[in-house]
Amino acid sequence: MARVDDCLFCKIVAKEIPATVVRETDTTLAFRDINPQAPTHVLVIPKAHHPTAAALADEDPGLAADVLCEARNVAADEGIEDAGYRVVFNTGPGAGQTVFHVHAHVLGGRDLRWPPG
Ligand code: DGP
Repeated sequence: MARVDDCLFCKIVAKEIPATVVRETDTTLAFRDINPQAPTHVLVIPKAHHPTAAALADEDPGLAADVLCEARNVAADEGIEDAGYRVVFNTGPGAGQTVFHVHAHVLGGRDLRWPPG
């Protein structure tokens, strides 16, 4: 599995850095964001390293589908499906991406405004 040694999220996958894991599959990991922006704020990542959502879509579309399906499963587990929730891939520094191991933010449990800031 592709790993980058100085990547924070690769270290979480390897259990070298602790995280509150809520779901795990063979290909994905979902864990609570360290700085939650909503009552539910979970990050879903592929275990394999891909820097951005765009790179993941290019390099492994099947794995991109796994991440999206797990985002849906997190929402179901968290009980936020009926009220509505948001799945966000910040892509690139200009959009606020700070960790360059692709991750879906699953946000819910409060009213979410549009457009986002
Ligand atoms: P982004 O800005 O889209 O790249 O989101 C990165 C998110 O990662 C941000 O919401 C905070 C979260 N985060 C950063 N470091 C850690 C960590 O060590 N543990 C956990 N659980 N989340 C982290």
